[in-house]
Amino acid sequence: MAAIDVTSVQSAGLPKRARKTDASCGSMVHKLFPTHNSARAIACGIARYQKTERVIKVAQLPASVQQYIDEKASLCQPDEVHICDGSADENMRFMKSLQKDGMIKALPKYDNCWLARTDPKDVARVESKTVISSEKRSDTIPTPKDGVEGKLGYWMSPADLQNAIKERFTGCMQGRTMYVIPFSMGPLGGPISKYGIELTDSKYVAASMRIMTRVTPRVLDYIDGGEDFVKCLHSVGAPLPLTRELVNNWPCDPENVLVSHIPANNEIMSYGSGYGGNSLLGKKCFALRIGSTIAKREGWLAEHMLILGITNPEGKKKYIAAAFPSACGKTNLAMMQPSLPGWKIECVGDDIAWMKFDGEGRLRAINPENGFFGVAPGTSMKTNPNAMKTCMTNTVFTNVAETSDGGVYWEGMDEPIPDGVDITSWKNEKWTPGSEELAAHANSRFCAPAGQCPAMDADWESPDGVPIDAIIFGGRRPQGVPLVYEAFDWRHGVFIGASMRSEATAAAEFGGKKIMHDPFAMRPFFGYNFGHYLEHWLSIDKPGRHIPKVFHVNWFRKGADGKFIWPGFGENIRVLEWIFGRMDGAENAVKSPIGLLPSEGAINLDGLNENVDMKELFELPKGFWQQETEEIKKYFDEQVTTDLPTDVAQELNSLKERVDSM
Ligand code: GTP
Ligand code: SPV
Ligand code: MN
Repeated sequence: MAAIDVTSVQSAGLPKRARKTDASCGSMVHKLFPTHNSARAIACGIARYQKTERVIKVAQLPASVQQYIDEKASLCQPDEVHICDGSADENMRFMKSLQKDGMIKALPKYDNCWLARTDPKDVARVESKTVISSEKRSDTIPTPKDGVEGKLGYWMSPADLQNAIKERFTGCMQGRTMYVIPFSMGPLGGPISKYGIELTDSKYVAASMRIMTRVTPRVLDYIDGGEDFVKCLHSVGAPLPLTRELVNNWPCDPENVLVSHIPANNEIMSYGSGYGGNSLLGKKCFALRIGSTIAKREGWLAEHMLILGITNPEGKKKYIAAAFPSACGKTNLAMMQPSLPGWKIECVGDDIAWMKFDGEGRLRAINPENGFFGVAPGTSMKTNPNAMKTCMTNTVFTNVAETSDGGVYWEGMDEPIPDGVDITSWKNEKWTPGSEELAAHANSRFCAPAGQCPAMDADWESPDGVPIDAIIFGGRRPQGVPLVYEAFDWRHGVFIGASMRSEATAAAEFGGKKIMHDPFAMRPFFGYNFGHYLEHWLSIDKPGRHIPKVFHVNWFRKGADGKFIWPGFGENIRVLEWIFGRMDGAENAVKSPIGLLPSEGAINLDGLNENVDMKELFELPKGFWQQETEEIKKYFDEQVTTDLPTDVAQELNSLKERVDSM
């Protein structure tokens, strides 16, 4: 059993300090679910690492949770209800049963790793089928210009949503079990943490939620003690007996996918997809869409950001949060192995940051998640050794390719395929190197416990979070956008976030390499009107607060040969070194029309193996920036219209003037 006990591996692998997660220790009465072992150490957080399965009955749950289950069970009509306890035994039972159903395969080359192949119609988030419902449309999205389609989210009226829900969810769990998953986003009991209950008919989701969030019945104690919870309902939309043929044994209803949110009720209802952000509802649905609405109400920030700790060779440490759109390098930066000697990067989180000012006016951030749902292609021992080490145990892979010796494979893994080893693609077809087809889907992922990552920060589970000194925005910009620049001040920084653009990636349904607007890397994740979100960001800058510096980076500029100019990955430390210096008061920047650029020689190139054309990397072509400014203006005029804060409009005008006089 030891080999398959995810939880004991997790806790054993963590430094002692990082294991103490339950901030409530000593203050909360564990009424409903006393831990078997009354030892204080166990009550203080290791309880979620319990091994043995317990039978929990609905009647034992807090009344509000019972009521929620009753309501949804009568709608979805499952055959059974199972309350998850998050134990290792329960998880293994789920994995074995998934294996029996043919939904996952064991990967004997590694320790407790599994492979799922989805229906090829269910491979990514579906933004066009993701809606927010509120009484007033303008609470959810800015009113676009007449005749223009709004692209800052999709609104649905409460009445339309009710109909859509009824149509989809009535009887959708017939013949299946409804799993009740009590989970915590953030360390249990922490002041920034929040709780959720996900009801799902997918064991794959239940198993993945256990990796991505903190699943434990202790959450029910907090709810019983008066804490609120976010209601998360999920169904793959394939009641039994099936009316549609299964593909890869992956139940889903791709034609009728609907990922819906009701911020007023803290409620999420997702139908038809079993994949990633559509089904692991703690992630984008809760931590970002619902989270951003709660954050706005309560005066904090819920953002699509990694959090990293950076220590310089003198031992001085700072924390940075960074927002890049999906599949633009957050996971890689968060656990990067720096190429410069003496520097250390430690990971707090790779995708989502919840940030709140403390009593001293410091912005403090937690990673509400407990695992990584990372992009597989491009991950290698060279580019991201820490991710490779993280996902070789207790990991669920989805849509990667499989080797005949029981391992995984994907584009950019950069490992030779041994003689006699065959590869089966994500589509379950024989695959040979050089084939036109992809071995792994471009959005194939590993789902692995964060605690296993060798680069985790000692404070990654600190309930109070880590202090943030800088915020970085970035995207995939093949042209015109320099490697790094700094905002003049907070207001300019908010403008830079608002005007972010990036090349489309495989993380959602968009094809091609189109440059899309993706303000704050949040376009698919805003829970409320982007104009109001901007007001909220502007309001952050209050006297008495330590306001982070803001930067913009671009690892993805391409030269005339179509290749990336900057080597990226571990070499990105050279950029972080400059940013670190700027946070520390170094005077090594020069003014440019778009922001502050590193002064000549300020980016350390010592020991860089390749010749990088720094001039090309930092060039600011006037024509490009005039066009860029026009694009941003058009976007604001058409999409944000009257909701655009004056401060942001003024920043745009100033940029335009500076660019025109270049
Ligand atoms: P989500 O999980 O979708 O939010 O993505 P993410 O922002 O965490 O992106 P991730 O770090 O997984 O990287 C996505 C892809 O970009 C992978 O294929 C990486 O190999 C590649 N990538 C990441 N960092 C760099 C870099 O510095 N340079 C280059 N050229 N590619 C990079
Ligand atoms: C993203 O798309 O930004 C992801 C993957 O992190 S998903 O969980 O599918 O949203
Ligand atoms: Mn993401």
